[in-house]
Amino acid sequence: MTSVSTPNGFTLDAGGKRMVVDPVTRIEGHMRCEVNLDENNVIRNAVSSGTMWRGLEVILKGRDPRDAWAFCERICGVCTGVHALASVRTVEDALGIRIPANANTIRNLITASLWAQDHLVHFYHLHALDWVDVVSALKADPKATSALAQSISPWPNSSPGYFRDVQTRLQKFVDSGQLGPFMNGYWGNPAYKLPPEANLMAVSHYLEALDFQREIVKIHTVFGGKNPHPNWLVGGMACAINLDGPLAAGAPVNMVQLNLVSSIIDQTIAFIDQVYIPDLKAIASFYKTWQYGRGLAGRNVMSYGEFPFEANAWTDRNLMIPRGAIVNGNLAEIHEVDARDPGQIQEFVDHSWYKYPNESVGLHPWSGITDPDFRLGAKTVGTRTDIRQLDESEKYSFIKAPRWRGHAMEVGPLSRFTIGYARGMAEFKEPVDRLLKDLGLPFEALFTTLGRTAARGLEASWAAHAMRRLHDQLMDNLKAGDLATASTAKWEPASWPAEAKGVGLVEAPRGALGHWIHIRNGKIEAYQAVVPTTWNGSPRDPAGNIGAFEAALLNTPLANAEQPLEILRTLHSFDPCLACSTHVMAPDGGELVRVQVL
Ligand code: NFE
Ligand code: MG
Repeated sequence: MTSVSTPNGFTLDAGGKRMVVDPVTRIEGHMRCEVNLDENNVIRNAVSSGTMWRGLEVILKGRDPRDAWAFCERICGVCTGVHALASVRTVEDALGIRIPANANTIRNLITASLWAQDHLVHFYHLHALDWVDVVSALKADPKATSALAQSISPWPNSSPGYFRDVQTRLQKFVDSGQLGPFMNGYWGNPAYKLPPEANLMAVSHYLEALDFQREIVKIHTVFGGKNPHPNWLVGGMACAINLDGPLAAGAPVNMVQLNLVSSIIDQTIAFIDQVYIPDLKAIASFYKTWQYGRGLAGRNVMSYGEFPFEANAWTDRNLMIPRGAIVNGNLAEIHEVDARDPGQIQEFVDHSWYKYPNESVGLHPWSGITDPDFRLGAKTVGTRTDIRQLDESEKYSFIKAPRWRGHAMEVGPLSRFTIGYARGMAEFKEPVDRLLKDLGLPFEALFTTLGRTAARGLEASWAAHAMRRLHDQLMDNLKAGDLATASTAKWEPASWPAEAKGVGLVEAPRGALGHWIHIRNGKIEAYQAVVPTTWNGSPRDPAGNIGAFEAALLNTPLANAEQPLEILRTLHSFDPCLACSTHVMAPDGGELVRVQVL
């Protein structure tokens, strides 16, 4: 086998057996992953590919900038609302539109509630089955399960009878041969380490979380009318508030709704702190020796910052979640991130199915181009529906390759916690230190697949408590007599300059999200989005740097080379969203690649 070194410090060897996982399931959208395994079934080369294209950036051209949020929001129904938020922020930035304090707080509250809900759904419904063997739960003793649950949490649903009922339901699924949501797992794989009781507890909470996550999004329906895709507004929020008024007096939000939001916040804090966090710790305690999946974690990480305390200011001191970039693992130095600077953020397409006039050069999003160019690499054999493997030396993904000062970056909860930790901020440092101490793990263990999963849980708890603070802030301001939620200043295009450019930044559940707009004569001249999964799922760049997914898969051994359980574990720890990352389906909607596990 011949190996090559990448500039960002990884060694790739594309010899040996090639395994194809397509589609990668329990994610949003369509993704393919190929790896080369050495003779010991250790991953030595990884290739991650987004296999859908949607063209949202192209659709926006020529439209009214005030409508852009409603189109952008349809980029994704999972991280619902964040694209709308990025969009209204980019338009407000371009046109100098200021929003009222309540609108800022409501936007923060909607976003924090999405973090809590999205992380909860990720942990239980998209990721838990990489760690939890559902079929093993049938062997559990409900009494011992009850004792385990009661030893780690005061959560009330923990009697032996409760767990026996769940086990009976599960047995019916299995006996009928219809496992429903638990179909097609790698049940029995030796990489599963939980005892049957822990598996039964986790399966029970999977079902409870499925019900509970619905409650959280009611907050979106209060302030935004519906979920997914709540309503937003350039200049504020569209929900008028009248504390004492009846519901139908032109103000859809009154004390009844605000009290509902408050009670959902209490339930969210209780579920995350009494179910999610104890489960996370219990599961992690059985996987402490599985220290794989580092990749770019703790090395090259970035956050744009989020949750402005006060409206209309994106300064360091005004952000609850800090911004910055760390490169080459130097946690002592946090770099300023300026999304306006063409020298900082660029997207490359020399390995992506798009065309640039000169593909050795990256483009800042203000001068970005989205021109699809689907063609398969030379090594690929067969017709469009008979593809054996991707050729990573050619174009191989609909995801572009974004870089920060030339570096591939990891974004998301672990990156945000790393930056908060490196800044010595107690609200990020203390929970990390406590978790590592409870598990008896060193600091470096944070920078793994397990650490990425743990950071998401800690962040869900952070977000739930932030929701409480935000709701209190909103109530204080409303009770002080400020009911404004929107400003109409600069609403009319006649008041706009002929040319304007803006940037809208958001920390979405999966990481750093940016929208860049160019407005000309009241219409959208150009629009670009660079989203969290574009960063994490990035293909190679002209210098040969590999992206976060690819890097994190390297050097991981597979317990069973027929079952890519460990690959799913690590990819899922990022919570990939291909709808977001490509925001751009094959033109004829046809099959792009054949589903196969070789
Ligand atoms: Ni569709 Fe998204 C988030 C955005 S992308 S999920 O979070 O933005 O990775
Ligand atoms: Mg884009």
